[in-house]
Amino acid sequence: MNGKSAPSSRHPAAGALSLRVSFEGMSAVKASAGLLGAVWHADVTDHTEADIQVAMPSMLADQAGVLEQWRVDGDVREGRLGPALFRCTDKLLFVAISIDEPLTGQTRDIAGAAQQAYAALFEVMAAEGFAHLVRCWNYFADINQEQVDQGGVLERYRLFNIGRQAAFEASEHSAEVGAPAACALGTHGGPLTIYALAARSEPRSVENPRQVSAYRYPRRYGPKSPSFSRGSVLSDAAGGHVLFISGTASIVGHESVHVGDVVAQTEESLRNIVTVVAQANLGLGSEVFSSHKLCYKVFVRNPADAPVVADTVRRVLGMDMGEGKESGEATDMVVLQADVCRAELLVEIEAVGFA
Ligand code: 3EB
Repeated sequence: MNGKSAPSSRHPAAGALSLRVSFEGMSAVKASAGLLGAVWHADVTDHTEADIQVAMPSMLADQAGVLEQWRVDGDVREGRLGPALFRCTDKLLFVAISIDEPLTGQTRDIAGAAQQAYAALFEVMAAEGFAHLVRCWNYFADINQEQVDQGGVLERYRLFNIGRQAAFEASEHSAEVGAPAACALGTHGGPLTIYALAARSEPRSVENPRQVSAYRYPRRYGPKSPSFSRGSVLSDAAGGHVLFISGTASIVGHESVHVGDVVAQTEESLRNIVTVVAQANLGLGSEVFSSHKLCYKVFVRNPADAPVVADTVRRVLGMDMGEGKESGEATDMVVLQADVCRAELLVEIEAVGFA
């Protein structure tokens, strides 16, 4: 969404537990009423109101950055626990954590930081009585850089997976079936930054039959598997639903496909998203969600690819540009520059839907 439109009007129906999100190109946090979390993405992380900042520039014209705001109706209580900032209602919890990587000599320890961050997240959940992790966002610098660790050389994303999985295994939360929806992207710098949504009620996790579950990836993708589900659906007693689709890339089975072809990678990512939407609907027993009516957060590795990726998303999804809008102003998509967690992947797309 861009700053000129009123994003909330695009999603008048909030989802489960009145949850909704907006993405704006301008930086002012509108009102604190009902604010669960505010996340600022920009190349310069100098925001004073956001709960958490991510060094990731917006690729849409005229935007200083992207402010992602999660909102609910009703009362929100704010607190801190260790490195975590949190806000919660009686049913939903937002947690934001930034942790500098511990240093061993000159070497940064992303595995250690991941383990600490997830331990802190699980501690807030336990303290506030939220049993279920629904969605996690993971952002850290130099995600594709190789590092010497314990005698071997591992990509930092793979080291991150070791620490994340260790924290899951030290907790009672599943790192496999029932794991939260998630994404993991590389920033331009700064601390490990994670934020998450948790609930008192259990979400339904969704897998993609076109892809091997990430928690079952073969060892060639790293000694420990990534701990996430392809999607999750949170529902409430009033019949509201929210669908979280994890970061989705051009992976079929467990292999990256269309190496070097950013348009084909975008199309394959969207085929995967359409499949996850269908699986979510299958689980719900009706066509609750449509890929045409989701909010998309698109990450491109190379800034120069942003226009063609955005055009491909609009072409495939037939996005409604809205009255008087020019192409480039589609309101249901933001495009950010980030590194994707396999060196050959040029694009990753995540989405959220409310019904
Ligand atoms: C993939 O499908 C691409 O480690 O939390 C997507 C979503 C990806 C989440 C994560 C990684 C994660 O394997 C990468």
